[in-house]
Amino acid sequence: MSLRSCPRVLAALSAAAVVAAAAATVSLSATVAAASSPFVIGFANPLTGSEATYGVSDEHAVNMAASQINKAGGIDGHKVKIDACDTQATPAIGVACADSFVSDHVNAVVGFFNSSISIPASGILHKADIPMVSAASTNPTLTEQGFKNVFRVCGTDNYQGAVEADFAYKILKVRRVVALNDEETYGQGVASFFGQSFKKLGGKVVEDEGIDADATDFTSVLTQIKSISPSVQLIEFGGFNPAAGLLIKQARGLGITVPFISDDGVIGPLYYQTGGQSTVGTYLSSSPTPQNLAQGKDAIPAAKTFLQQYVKQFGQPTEYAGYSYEAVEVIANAAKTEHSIAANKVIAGLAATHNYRGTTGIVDFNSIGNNITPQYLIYKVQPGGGNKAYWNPNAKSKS
Ligand code: ABU
Repeated sequence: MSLRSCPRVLAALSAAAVVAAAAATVSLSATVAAASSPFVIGFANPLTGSEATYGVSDEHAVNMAASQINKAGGIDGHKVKIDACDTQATPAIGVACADSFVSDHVNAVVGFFNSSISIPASGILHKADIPMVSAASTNPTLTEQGFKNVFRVCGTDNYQGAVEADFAYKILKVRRVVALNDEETYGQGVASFFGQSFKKLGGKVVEDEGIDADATDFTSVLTQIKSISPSVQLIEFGGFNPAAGLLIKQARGLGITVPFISDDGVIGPLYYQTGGQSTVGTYLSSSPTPQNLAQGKDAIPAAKTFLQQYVKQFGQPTEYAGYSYEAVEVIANAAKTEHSIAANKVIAGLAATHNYRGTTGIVDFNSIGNNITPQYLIYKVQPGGGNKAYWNPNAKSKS
């Protein structure tokens, strides 16, 4: 007797088929529901205020990365969704962004921009076990707190300060400098690392002073510098704009002609907008800009693609847009590698990120979450405000 011709067997098979089909439906629904839940990335940058030039450019980059990941199928089916928060470059507001990410149960965070926010915010995300990748916070303390969830794709200010000091001492051949800072976490750090490295080289920091980042008149400190200026051969400033632009404009206005060097919180359109012609010929240290990474014989293919796509949609990116794009990419890569969006798995995937080739070169996280590969260049401001890569410490010559 064939199975087809036995009514009892057929009935039993039908019942089993119904149960199996129902089970399959439940399982499929569960899978679809799980796969369709978004992978939410909190993004916290200054989106308004004087540092918004960076924040908005970085926001375009993270949105671009999310959109491209989604077009390619998401993270194992989970669409990436960006949950943006405007820190206004203000620590209390940035910390509130971190709290909101915890309440929103985000899967990961790209941020924060300012070291003064990243450091306290990282403690909040650490307690909540949320992976965090900063694209721009360069103060070393961020990754020295022992938090396993914290990473950065950018460089660190101990290295940035040393590059500035090397340039001042070895290339400009100055021996006596003034180091100013804006009394904020990042600016103080860079100026201090610059001073330490400059002294190690044999130079002298004749004055080391904090200025009010919100002030608009720096006549007092500049007059003081002018009074000792025959022996001062360079002014270094750790901080942001508009302070840097105003500082150099007022220095030149007072007849202070010595070279001026500042840092990656300053490079960008606002420096020339506030400092004008006085900024031309000044020096800025920075991680390689997206434009630099995409040009020349050593151009990075992914950087070229990133720049073309970004320019087409948004115009020219600022310095950390490529790193912001990269931060989303490494988070997605970590989840895909671990085949899981669970926080502990994403953190494990990030910790295991080595030799990842992306838009900024190679991402290679060390045991504390620093990227060991980014480099710093010295840029020289050009007439009209453009920045030209001027010295590469690794090449040991003008680039
Ligand atoms: N590194 C550029 C400025 C951002 C910060 O570290 O505060």
